[in-house]
Amino acid sequence: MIPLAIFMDNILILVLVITSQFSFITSQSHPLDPLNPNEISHIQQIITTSHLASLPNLTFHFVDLEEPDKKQVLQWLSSNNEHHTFPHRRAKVVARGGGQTYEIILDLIIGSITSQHVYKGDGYPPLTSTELLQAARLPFNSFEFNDLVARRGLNISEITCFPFTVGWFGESVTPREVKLSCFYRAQTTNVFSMPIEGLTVLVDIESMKITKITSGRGNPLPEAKGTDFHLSGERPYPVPCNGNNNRSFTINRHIVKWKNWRFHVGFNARAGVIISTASIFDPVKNESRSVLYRGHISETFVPYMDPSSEWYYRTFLDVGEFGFGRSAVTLVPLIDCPSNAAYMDGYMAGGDGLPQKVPKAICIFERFTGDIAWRHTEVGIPGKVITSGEPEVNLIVRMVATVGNYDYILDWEFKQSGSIKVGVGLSGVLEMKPTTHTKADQIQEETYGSFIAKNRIGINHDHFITYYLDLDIDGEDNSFVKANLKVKKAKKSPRKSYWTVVKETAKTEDEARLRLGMKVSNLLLVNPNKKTKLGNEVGYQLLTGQPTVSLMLDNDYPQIRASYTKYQVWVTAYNKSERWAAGFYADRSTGKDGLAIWSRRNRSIMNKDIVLWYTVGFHHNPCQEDFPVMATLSNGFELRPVNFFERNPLLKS
Ligand SMILES: *[C@@H]1O[C@H](CO)[C@@H](O)[C@H](O)[C@H]1NC(C)=O
Ligand SMILES: *[C@@H]1O[C@H](CO)[C@@H](O)[C@H](O)[C@H]1NC(C)=O
Ligand SMILES: *[C@@H]1O[C@H](CO)[C@@H](O)[C@H](O)[C@H]1NC(C)=O
Ligand SMILES: *[C@@H]1O[C@H](CO)[C@@H](O)[C@H](O)[C@H]1NC(C)=O
Ligand SMILES: *[C@@H]1O[C@H](CO)[C@@H](O)[C@H](O)[C@H]1NC(C)=O
Ligand SMILES: *[C@@H]1O[C@H](CO)[C@@H](O)[C@H](O)[C@H]1NC(C)=O
Ligand SMILES: [Cu+2]
Repeated sequence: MIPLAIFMDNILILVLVITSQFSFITSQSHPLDPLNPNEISHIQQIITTSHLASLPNLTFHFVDLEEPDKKQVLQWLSSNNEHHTFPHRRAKVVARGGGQTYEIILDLIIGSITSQHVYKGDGYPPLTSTELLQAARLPFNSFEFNDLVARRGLNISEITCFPFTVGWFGESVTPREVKLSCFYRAQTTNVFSMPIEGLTVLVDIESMKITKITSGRGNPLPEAKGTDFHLSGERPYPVPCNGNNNRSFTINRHIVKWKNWRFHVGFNARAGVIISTASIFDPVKNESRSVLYRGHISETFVPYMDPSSEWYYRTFLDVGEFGFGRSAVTLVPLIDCPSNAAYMDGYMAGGDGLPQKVPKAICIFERFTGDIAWRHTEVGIPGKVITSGEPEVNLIVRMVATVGNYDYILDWEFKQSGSIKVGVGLSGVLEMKPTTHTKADQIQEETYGSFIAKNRIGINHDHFITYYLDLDIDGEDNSFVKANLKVKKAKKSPRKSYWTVVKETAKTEDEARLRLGMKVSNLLLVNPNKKTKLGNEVGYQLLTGQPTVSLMLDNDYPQIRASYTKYQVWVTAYNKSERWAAGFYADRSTGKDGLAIWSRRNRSIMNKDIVLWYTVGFHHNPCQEDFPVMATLSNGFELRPVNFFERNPLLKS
């Protein structure tokens, strides 16, 4: 579960001092632009020349734009992007030094720290790549580890250790630690398929020392034969035809314009892709209307269902512990994205505060889906058959986060119909454990997974990917409406029953926390202040994917840390600082912060600026096709206009 990027030496060193606002604000700038490499260097320089520089082991754990107030951003948008309304560029840094966590706000125009305080709560900021890499290397300098490896008859040069976060299991003292599991690379590139069972190394991250090496018996290493996914001498992958290479979209820095859509694409180390200020042109109103102020992945929870000593702690909060942007990989043209794709690089700060670049972190392309956007054949006109329709062409914004063994393919798909479809695809390699069994019918004991390959059990687990969706449907003040389908008895009719819609507006956060599948409801975000000419409230519907909630007991420690996964849908009152569903300090968190806690305030959410949270979930009971590398498994959701437009916006009058 560690980002691949830490093994790449892609550190870009740039030292450029920014002195004036206008040296980097151009007509294509946007107040939500991610920090660029010059700004990241500037931040590093401000901090390393401040009083904080004297802190021992000063490390940068999080460096991001300190988002301007929404009011200021909207003002800038409505002023036609005039310079004088451009909000100040500020940055937020979470750094550690001398064993403490500092939250620092910097003003990039003045070039100084404007506020700073020590965070005293539970949990820790994301681990840095440097820390993970250093921890992974520690065993190789340990005499004890070398000796244990030799006694197992293994070659130390063929071992790779991966640091896993350790979660929280009720301890009152939670040192910053990781546990290393080790794998054998000999004769395969599929490292995760070769787990060395019974060997775990506990590392204290603060002192960067091994605290404990656990060596139990464990099942023997499975054989490497048949594990490879990277075959030498491979022919090029077949390249599907995807329309022509003429792009009908433009990218100006971070602003994307395509057909009737206009939106901003950002990136940070934690969320990865961030879509902001997405609006759609309405030909009837002759104006662009807001849909999504800001949308991104908020957290990912991946608990494994094996309570044994070597597995129980594998309950990852990937976004908060490692970062999806930190785990973003360089996309490979023609495999990850089609030939007509345009690419965007991603920038973030390393543990030393200096900028790091992920080339081609995001791709943007038009997809000629082969589907039908709309159609009709009319045979009711005597002597004529009239057919009309349109092929569906959508715009995709994609990134891939490779978090250790897993690859998350993350798509935002914009449709000319006004829909935004969000897709999550899982691929990559399972976490497995060795078994002595070679046939499924030999297995009597509880395995906590399935028998997926010779001498290997793929362990059961979940993936919960939670999205932060600050929808602003035609303005900021919105309401959440549950349009419940209610079965009624028919009277004075040969029919016995029919269903009808009974709308219920959620008044408080408590009424907007939903476990789907129990009741049939259409979930809508409406703007009660805006109506169509016909008098319907303008809105968007959340079309959910297969509903999945966490099945763990409420008092199970991982569940306490990710308590929001007991419901797929939440709506909260907008608060700029409430973005990370498991709390910002997710590493070793104890469940005292996060979405479930904020929602308990039971704020009023009727005709207010509100945020929708939706969790895409998978209960993954592995199968043989998941080995040696799994075919992409997809789920997602769609946000679809409902009475937002006067009529089908695909028909150009
Ligand atoms: C151990 O592995 C390394 C790297 O693959 C190889 O160069 C070396 O010869 C191996 N040593 C033994 C004793 O097999
Ligand atoms: C600084 O880091 C070193 C090694 O990484 C460690 O031994 C030392 O305890 C740390 N000092 C503080 C004050 O955290
Ligand atoms: C691409 O666009 C150019 C210029 O608009 C046009 O001449 C060409 O035919 C287009 N190519 C295709 C395959 O549509
Ligand atoms: C639509 O609005 C633009 C400016 O916002 C204006 O220039 C144009 O004339 C308008 N078109 C119609 C058909 O009203
Ligand atoms: C915003 O959220 C933070 C974190 O939950 C909280 O401390 C703060 O009081 C909230 N602000 C308002 C105005 O509700
Ligand atoms: C939330 O507020 C509503 C309206 O005031 C109230 O009916 C409901 O009981 C509250 N729920 C909780 C859990 O406090
Ligand atoms: Cu899985």
